[in-house]
Amino acid sequence: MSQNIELISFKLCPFVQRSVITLLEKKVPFDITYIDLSNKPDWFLELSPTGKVPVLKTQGEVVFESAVINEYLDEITPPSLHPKDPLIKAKHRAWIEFSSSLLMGQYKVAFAQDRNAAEEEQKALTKQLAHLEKSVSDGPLFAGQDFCLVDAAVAPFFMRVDLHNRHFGVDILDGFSRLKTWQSALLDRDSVRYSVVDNFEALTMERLEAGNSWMVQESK
Ligand SMILES: N[C@@H](CCC(=O)N[C@@H](CS)C(=O)NCC(=O)O)C(=O)O
Repeated sequence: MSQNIELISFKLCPFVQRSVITLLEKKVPFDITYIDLSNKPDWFLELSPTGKVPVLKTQGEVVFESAVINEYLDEITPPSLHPKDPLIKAKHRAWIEFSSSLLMGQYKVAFAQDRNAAEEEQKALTKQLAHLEKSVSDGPLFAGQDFCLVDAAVAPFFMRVDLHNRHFGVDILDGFSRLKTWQSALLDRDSVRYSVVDNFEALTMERLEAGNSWMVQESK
């Protein structure tokens, strides 16, 4: 069934990536339109109440906010990637919300201008990760064997953790064994691997260079 789904995206946006992962998991065809966030087109500013991506266009309507987009995509393409039990579902939603703050924290660590500033941000992020470590299943995924929307929400964070580790030896998951198991299970999945543009790593490195990240400064 054609759902006529278009995502408005920015090539490096982890929030859009969540929706791409969900669409790939569900095997739903979609179109993706990339914009330059430093030069937002007028048509995008007309569409997007927050001026942020992702924006989903379907049936002449616009939906924004990645967690909401993912719930919508999930509802129109059963079976659901949310648990049925209302309490467990509420907890999953809470972790999805929480994972947005992980992305923010990671951004602050990555774009800190020096090691001291990065370490301060890293401390805060590590505290959050300790909570997540206690809440994840025995693996491989957040809730066990079955992929859920929490996995889609957290995978972009894990992908960036992996990139920072491989390029700069900065591993924020160090010591969190459950999170590590979860990370490798997610990074092995096709829906996650194919959720970014082919030159994602090169573009990310360019952005870190342009932002004069402490990791880049120290690697020279
Ligand atoms: N809460 C939003 C966050 C989206 C977001 O921050 N997107 C960034 C790109 S990764 C953006 O569009 N920033 C543009 C801006 O803030 O002007 C969501 O989950 O969709």
